[in-house]
Amino acid sequence: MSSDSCIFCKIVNGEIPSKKVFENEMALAFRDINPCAPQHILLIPKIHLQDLNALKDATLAGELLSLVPKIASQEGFSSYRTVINTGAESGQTVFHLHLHIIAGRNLSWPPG
Ligand code: IU
Repeated sequence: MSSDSCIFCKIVNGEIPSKKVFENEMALAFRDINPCAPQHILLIPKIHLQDLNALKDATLAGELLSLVPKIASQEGFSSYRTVINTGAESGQTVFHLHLHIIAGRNLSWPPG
């Protein structure tokens, strides 16, 4: 299922190019167009889900979470941060569920 107006669905469908780092039948990972660190990857489900609240499928949830360390390993990240913004006030700007995988510099805590 995809949304005609969703930019990440267009990336999944190949209508918009992306720098792909991983793909399988359920998920796609690509480099963030505006990286906030030397390494910044977005991992998304191929189906359109607005945000984490819409993720009801435990199999897909497990798949996405288990892909994070696989992609981190593939990319050679020894240390990394995974972020899921949910809702505009959290900083979510693209309303297709995505996991940020951020690495390559020291990251402060708490986030802004
Ligand atoms: P956020 O959690 O919704 O704020 O993250 C959206 C991310 O999507 C953000 O880091 C953008 O730089 C990134 N992005 C992208 O990689 N390609 C795009 O075409 C668009 C946003 I629009």
